[in-house]
Amino acid sequence: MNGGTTSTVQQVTPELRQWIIAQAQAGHPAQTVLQSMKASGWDEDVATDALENTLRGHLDEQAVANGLSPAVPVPDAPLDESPLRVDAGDRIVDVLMEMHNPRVVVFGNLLSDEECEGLIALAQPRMKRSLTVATKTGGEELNDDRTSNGMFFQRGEAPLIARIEQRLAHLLNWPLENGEGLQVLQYGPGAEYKPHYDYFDPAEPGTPSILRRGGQRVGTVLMYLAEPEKGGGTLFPNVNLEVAPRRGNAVFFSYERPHPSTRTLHGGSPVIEGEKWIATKWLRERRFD
Ligand code: PD2
Ligand code: ZN
Repeated sequence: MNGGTTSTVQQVTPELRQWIIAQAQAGHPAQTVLQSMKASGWDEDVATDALENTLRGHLDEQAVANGLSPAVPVPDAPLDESPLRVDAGDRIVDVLMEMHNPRVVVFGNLLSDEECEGLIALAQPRMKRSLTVATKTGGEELNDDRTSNGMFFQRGEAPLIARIEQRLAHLLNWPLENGEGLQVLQYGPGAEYKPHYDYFDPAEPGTPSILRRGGQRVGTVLMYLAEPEKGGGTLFPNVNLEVAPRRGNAVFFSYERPHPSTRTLHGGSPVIEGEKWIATKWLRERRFD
C-alpha cells in the first residue's frame, strides 16, 4: 500500500482514505486492511481510527446519496476494548452482550434490587393505562399496541431518580439534560408492546412539533425493575434477538438516523405469567427542557 510513514504524528491523507475504501469495496475484511497498514508502519491506534472513521464516513455519504438523513452522534458506552465491566460513576456495571448493527448492549447490575423496588414504589400510586405519542398531532393517545400501565417522572424529581439519571449519563457519555423524564411501565399477563421504532417518524405530520423540544430520540435504555415468571422479553425482530427481562439489568440501543436501516425495530413480548415492570429512558439529540 502507499501512504505509510514512520514520523511521530501520522497524517491520514485523502489518498489513504481512498485506499481504505477501495480495500473495503474489494471485499477485504477490516482486520486484513488493518494488518497491512500496520505492516507498512502505521501505528495500530492511528490505523484503527483511520479505518473506522473512513468507513463510517463512506457509509454515511452513501446513505445520504440514497436520500437518507445524515447520521448524527449517538450515546454509547466505552466498550472499545471489550471490558467485562464499566464504571458508571457511582456503580460498576456488567457488560453482558454487545451487538454493533443494530447497536444493542445488554448491561447487568445497572440497578440494585433496592433501586428497582424504590422506583416501583414511587411510580405505583401514579400508574395509568399507557398512552403513546400521537404522531398525527404530536399529542398523546390510547393505543391497542401497548397494553401496559405507565407513568412519567420529571427529570430529577426525587433523589433516587436523579442518581439513576446521572449514572446513565456517565455510562453512555450523554448529557443528562438530553434525557426525557423516566417512564415506568407495568405489564400483567397478556400485556405487550408490539414492535415499533422509538424515534419519531419524519413522515408523520406531528413530528416537527415534537422535535422542537430536544430534537430526535437517538437512544433508549430499558431497565427491568421486576421480572415475570414467563414471557415479557424485549424482542428485536430484525436480528432475532430477545433480551430476558432480568431485574436490575438493562438493554440499551441507539439509532443514528430515524430510519429502519438502523434495524432497531423492537417490542415487548406478551407476559405469560407474573408481572413485568420496566423503566425507560429515551435520549434526545439536544437538551430536553
Ligand atoms: O417493555 C419492553 O420490553 C419494551 C419494548 C419496546 C418497552 C419499550 N419498547 C419502550 O418503552 O419503548
Ligand atoms: Zn420502544
